Amino acid sequence: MSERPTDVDRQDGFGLAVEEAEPKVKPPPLYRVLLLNDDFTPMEFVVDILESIFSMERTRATQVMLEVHTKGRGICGVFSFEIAETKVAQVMTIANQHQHPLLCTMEES
Ligand code: TYC
Repeated sequence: MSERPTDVDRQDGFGLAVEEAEPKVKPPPLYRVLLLNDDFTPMEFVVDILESIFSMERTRATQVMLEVHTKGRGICGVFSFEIAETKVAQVMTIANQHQHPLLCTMEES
């Protein structure tokens, strides 16, 4: 006798309970961009960099510059990999153009 197939008998994919898969994507890592201290780069130049490349107000830029000056390093901001990489390259290009030994680097945050 031919009965109507139950959901478990069906081979056509209809009527199956489908469990949501756990999302496999992690949020992308973020990177801190850091300035390192040296004895030669003028303070004013560092403040200008923090204003122009990291969009800081002059007061904040001065605080961060002094933090780098006194502690050896300081955080300019936290960004996606590509933005952090671009900002590091921009700082290094301007510093080299002015022949200042300023160093800028990035690390995963
Ligand atoms: N130490 C430098 C000076 O006395 C100033 C300075 C600050 C340099 C921050 C680099 O990332 C830096 N002129």
